[in-house]
Amino acid sequence: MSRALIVIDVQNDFCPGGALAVAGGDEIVDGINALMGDAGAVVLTQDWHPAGHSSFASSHEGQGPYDVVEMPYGPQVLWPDHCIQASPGAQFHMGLHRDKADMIIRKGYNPAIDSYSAFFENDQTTPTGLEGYLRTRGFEKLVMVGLATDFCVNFSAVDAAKLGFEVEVRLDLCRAIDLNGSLQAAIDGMTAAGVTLSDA
Ligand code: VGL
Ligand code: ZN
Repeated sequence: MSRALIVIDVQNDFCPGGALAVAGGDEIVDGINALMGDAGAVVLTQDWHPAGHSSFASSHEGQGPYDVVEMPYGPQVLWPDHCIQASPGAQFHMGLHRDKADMIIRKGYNPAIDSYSAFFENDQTTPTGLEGYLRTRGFEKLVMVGLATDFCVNFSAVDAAKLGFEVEVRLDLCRAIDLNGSLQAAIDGMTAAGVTLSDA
């Protein structure tokens, strides 16, 4: 069985000029498009927050972007407002071949819980449904690419590995936020979880 390509959050707000811009976020688009033809399925994820989402610093009196607060489900980094439902920043990068997607899955729509992972919200128990989609279509092997390496790609890859999928992350087709060593921590965590990291 061929592999499913999981494209994480290649959205305007994570690209240069966006609200939570990841350096070089737009550089990966052509390479991702080139992988779509060989994939058994193409899944795009879309960060999709309601205005006033609990992961936004603007929702927390006295806090700023990149501060960390304790949520009922654990520590949560606070972000600039980003990927607000139906806003231009939440749209996929213009160059991404979204018409090739078999499935588009949105996440982060629960006002009270962030969702870095494409499989579970940040409480690590509420499923998004992606596992069921991939399993019912018979996929056991996944290739992951997208934004950001150290947050949504990392959490998605580790969750997928924990669920028993064979996961390869193409680091050359990811870009990182890298907050206080988060990129190295993500690489260590993905490796420990049994994710294969590759550069081409
Ligand atoms: C992401 C921070 C907040 C990501 C999403 O896609 O990595 N990071 N929301
Ligand atoms: Zn987000």
